[in-house]
Amino acid sequence: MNSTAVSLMNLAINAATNVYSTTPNPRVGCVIVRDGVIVGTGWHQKPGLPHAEVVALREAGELACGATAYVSLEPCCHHGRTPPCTDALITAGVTEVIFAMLDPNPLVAGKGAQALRDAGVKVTWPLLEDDARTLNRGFIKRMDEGLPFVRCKLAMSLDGRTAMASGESQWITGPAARADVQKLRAESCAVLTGVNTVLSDNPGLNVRAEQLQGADVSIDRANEAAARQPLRVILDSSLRTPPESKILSLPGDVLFLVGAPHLQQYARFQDSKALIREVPTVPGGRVDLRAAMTLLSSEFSCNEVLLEAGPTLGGAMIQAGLVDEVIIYIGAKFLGSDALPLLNLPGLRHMSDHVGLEIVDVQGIAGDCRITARLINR
Ligand code: AOF
Ligand code: ZN
Repeated sequence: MNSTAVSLMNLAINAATNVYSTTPNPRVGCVIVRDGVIVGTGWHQKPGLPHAEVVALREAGELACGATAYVSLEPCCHHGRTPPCTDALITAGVTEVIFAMLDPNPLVAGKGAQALRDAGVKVTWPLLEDDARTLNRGFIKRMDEGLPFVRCKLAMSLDGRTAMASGESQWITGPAARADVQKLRAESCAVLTGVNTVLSDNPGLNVRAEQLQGADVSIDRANEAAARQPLRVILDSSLRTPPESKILSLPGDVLFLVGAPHLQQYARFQDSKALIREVPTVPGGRVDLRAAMTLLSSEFSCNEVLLEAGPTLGGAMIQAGLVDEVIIYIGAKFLGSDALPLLNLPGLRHMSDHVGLEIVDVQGIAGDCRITARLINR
């Protein structure tokens, strides 16, 4: 593939990057080129609205005839909320389609490429597949494994502490790092926490457009993200959350995952908008974390989940092998040895028991630091 094709695919991928409203659909971008000139660019904005290819074709108009389409995902060939993109490309007279990766959705998965080929369209892939996969790692994981891609957000001091012994934790990092967290929420289908965090911090766990703009997000994208709001999920095995908690007073859906059955408690939430689902429990009565993640994937179509919890739930999710990536914000302070640890990871005795990570990014954020690391050896 020549360098022009690579740059055009890059443009298609960039067109879909930082779009916060596509869930549960993947982020997809498309660039249409005729005689070396870009005649149409499009990205998928949200479910029910046209797919990237259709948006780009509309811009290209008649110039799409004889053109090449660069798409970050294999064009779909099924009737979902919208008609097949393969039909739209064929009808418009596009003669070549280059896409970055196959669509892992079993309704498409190679059939889109075949439909185009059957109609005489030249089809080529992969191109920049790794970048395209990163853009939709949550969608891919849900399709392939029936589980969401989980990122665990943590904030700690330079000596690895997350709160004083009293529980006081505001604030370890400064406003710029906290605005950055807004981006993680905006990208996520769901934000997950535990009842103990709700009881101790009374958090909102919502997306705030103004704060998001502080993280260099345009006003339109910030408003789009705040209008969607991630599903906020509370693991609360015996439903101890007070109905007057802040999380329930803010716009957006709230889901309680409870251990079965706590029917007598449900009445307290009759007048609230809370959704309640029972999940199998493990010995001791805690919600089975894998069952909870499976439910978020199957029933709520969550591609990407952001875990914002305390050391116990964070540690348990990691030890259950359910966390794909950690994002650790570090504030330049020591909180001392009485303060609470980053994670509770009991039972590690030997160096060989360690939880292995690969650091993929380190960024300074206004005097604080952000480390992104992937879990390995899982
Ligand atoms: C594309 N281009 O821009 C996107 C695609 O319900 P629908 O009609 O929106 O279809 C959703 C499915 O279509 C989704 O699961 C994925 O397989 C594919 N997404 N395909 O050709 C796009 N967003
Ligand atoms: Zn489509």
